[in-house]
Amino acid sequence: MSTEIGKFKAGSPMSDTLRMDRMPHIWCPGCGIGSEVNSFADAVKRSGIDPKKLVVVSGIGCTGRVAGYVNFDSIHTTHGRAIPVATGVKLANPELTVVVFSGEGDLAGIGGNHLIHAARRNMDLVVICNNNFTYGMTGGQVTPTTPNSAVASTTPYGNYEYPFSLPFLVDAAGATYIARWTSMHSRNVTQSIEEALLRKGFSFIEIISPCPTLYLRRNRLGDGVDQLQNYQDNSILKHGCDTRETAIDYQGKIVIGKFVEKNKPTYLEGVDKCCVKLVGDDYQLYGKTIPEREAEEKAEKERIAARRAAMAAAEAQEQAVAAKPRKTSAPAVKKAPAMAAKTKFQSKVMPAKQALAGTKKAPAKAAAAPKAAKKVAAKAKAKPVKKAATKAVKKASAKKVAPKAPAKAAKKAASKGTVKTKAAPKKTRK
Ligand SMILES: Cc1ncc(C[n+]2csc(CCOP(=O)(O)OP(=O)(O)O)c2C)c(N)n1
Ligand code: SF4
Ligand SMILES: [Mg+2]
Repeated sequence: MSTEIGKFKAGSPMSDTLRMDRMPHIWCPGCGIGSEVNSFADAVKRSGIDPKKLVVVSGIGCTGRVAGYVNFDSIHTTHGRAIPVATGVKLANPELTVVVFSGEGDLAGIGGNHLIHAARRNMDLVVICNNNFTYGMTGGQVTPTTPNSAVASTTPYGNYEYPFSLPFLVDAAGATYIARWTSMHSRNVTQSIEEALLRKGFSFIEIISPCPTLYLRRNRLGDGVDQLQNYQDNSILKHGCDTRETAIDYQGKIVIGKFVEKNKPTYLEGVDKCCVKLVGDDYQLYGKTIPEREAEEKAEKERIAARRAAMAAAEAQEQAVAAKPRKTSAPAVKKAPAMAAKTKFQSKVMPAKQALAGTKKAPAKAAAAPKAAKKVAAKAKAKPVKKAATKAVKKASAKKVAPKAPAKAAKKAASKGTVKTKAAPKKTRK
């Protein structure tokens, strides 16, 4: 590794969440997986959860490689087995937050049965499904989500099967949080993952994503950017949409949003309830009584809330600093004359600008000559001009700063909600 690359890697803002020693990654240019990983890493940071208590599980496929690039405990499992492995991790240590990050072939094809049963049980997992309508890693075969009529290596004359709508599938199976975005909606992806990380139960986030190398090329749909444009043109935001209406036709409309968010006892809560009935108050799961676990959970929630509040305050401070008027405005009034003498451009344009917002009578012509420049300097030094300029700067900065005022920004950053629309489903547990 050359020093330059070393410096780049060390200086990357993602170095604490991604394994920079594994870069460059294997994903093709224009592939949607990279931006999804970025959104995921961002969501983990924003959620305030302890990264040491996070486990990422992936199956096999291009998306399956995610497990190898994240700087958290992770498992790259066999094809289609990400969900059962993740279930095992959660059962072995319920204090962990367990995320499955895999492709639609892995999750809904070979692993389809595991997917529906984990949803049915309301297993405490966050499942992020990169849906690129193809088996990317193995050469672009048809998958359970490939739209009817789309070309794949195994359906060269067009797909004659009908695809799953994954939100509908997991909704019918019992998932308690379901959202769909495209890889163009990075912020929404981040927000949904953040929400899912902070709630209990089975959360499913589908991300429609371009595979330029196989799916787009075979269907002559251009490159990754063309497909992002298609997402931009064809996405319809419908929070709370009935999942029966989320089917995707070939290059057709894509309904996106948060479709489901509801509360239901999780698998582990079911286990607890049953065992308490059998054993009574002495029942302990993994060496802890229910009150002990509840107390720990509460303490962890408080820790997360404190971490989030600290991050929100830091963000608000950053915004306040960014919103401050640049120092150059005021001194510019003083420096204007000196600069005026330097170049033709500066002498003509700069002093006129720098005589500035507040100096109504700024003599632009006079600034061209050194003599006149001196005059401007004198004027600029004169109190009324200075006062007027300061006033103007204040006025201008008040306009700019107002919307990002620290208190407001802090409030905004502290709020947990995602995109708000009328149809947004009720929030449940955080
Ligand atoms: C048991 C088994 N069957 C088949 C394969 C071959 N295989 C590897 S990845 C993959 C498809 C992955 O597709 P998807 O989950 O959609 O991921 P993508 O590459 O599109 O991100 C297949 C069929 C395998 N590794 N193991
Ligand atoms: S083959 Fe497709 S899914 Fe795999 S990395 Fe390339 S673009 Fe992404
Ligand atoms: Mg795929």
